[in-house]
Amino acid sequence: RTLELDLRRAFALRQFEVYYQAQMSLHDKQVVGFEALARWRHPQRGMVSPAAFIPVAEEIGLISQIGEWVLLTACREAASWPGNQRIAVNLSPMQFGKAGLVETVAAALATSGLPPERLELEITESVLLDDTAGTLAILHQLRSLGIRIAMDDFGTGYSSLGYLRSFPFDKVKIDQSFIRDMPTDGDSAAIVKAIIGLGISLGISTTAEGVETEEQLNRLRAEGCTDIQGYLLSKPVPASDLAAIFNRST
Ligand code: G
Ligand code: G
Ligand code: MN
Ligand code: NA
Repeated sequence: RTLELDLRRAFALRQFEVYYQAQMSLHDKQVVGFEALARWRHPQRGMVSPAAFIPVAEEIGLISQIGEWVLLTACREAASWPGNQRIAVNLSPMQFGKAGLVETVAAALATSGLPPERLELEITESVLLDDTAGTLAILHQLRSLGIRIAMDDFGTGYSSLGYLRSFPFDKVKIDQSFIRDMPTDGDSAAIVKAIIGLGISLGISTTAEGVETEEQLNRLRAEGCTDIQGYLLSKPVPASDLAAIFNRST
């Protein structure tokens, strides 16, 4: 397939970019972090969504290379910010299957000079699916570096609450489908409320994804959600647009 061939060459041609989406604390309205989101600027196809190219990269064994590049790029970028905002980076389940993940993360911290407590890695439940003591051991080793671990897209997939017991996550990200439906669908609203309550009881912070309206924000704040991310605050932007967001929040 031609997308596959193009993807193999994309590195050499410097076609990847990292965009950053702000996350705001509902406690004090400060921008407390950013999620790094990979982008592929294809010369003919234009911006190719990660939803399209990440699965292909996984299939052809290129995901670790792309993931390592995003990680190092995002750590370097964050190390240059005027504040101590956190940087969240997505990890593909396949990156856990490859030897050297812990060393790669340690090297990204060392090379960039980013303090470990400013790095957060987002993993999905599927990482824990074929649990293996091996996966948990890697998560514990990552934690030992001093970084934070977030569970992404919570509420979708298998959503076993047992996962929250098998590893001490620092954060749960509530999937945007629940936030989107919250104003019109009682079941979604109940699920959001339950996840936030669970976070409060377990001492895990909660980030609501895909927040687009003040109504959603007010409701999430009232229920005790820790942080929000979504178009209401900002779309994902290139590094060159971050200054405007820093200025807005100070
Ligand atoms: O930014 P956007 O909504 O188009 O991202 C689509 C999906 O791609 C999201 O689910 C996001 O988690 C995933 N994604 C974005 N960047 C990366 C990345 O660097 N690595 C991995 N593994 N997934 C990513
Ligand atoms: O990592 P994750 O799978 O959660 O990726 C987040 C994705 O959601 C990104 O691709 C981002 O572009 C998208 N996104 C972020 N904020 C919003 C929002 O407020 N509304 C919608 N519809 N999509 C969003
Ligand atoms: Mn994510
Ligand atoms: Na998510």
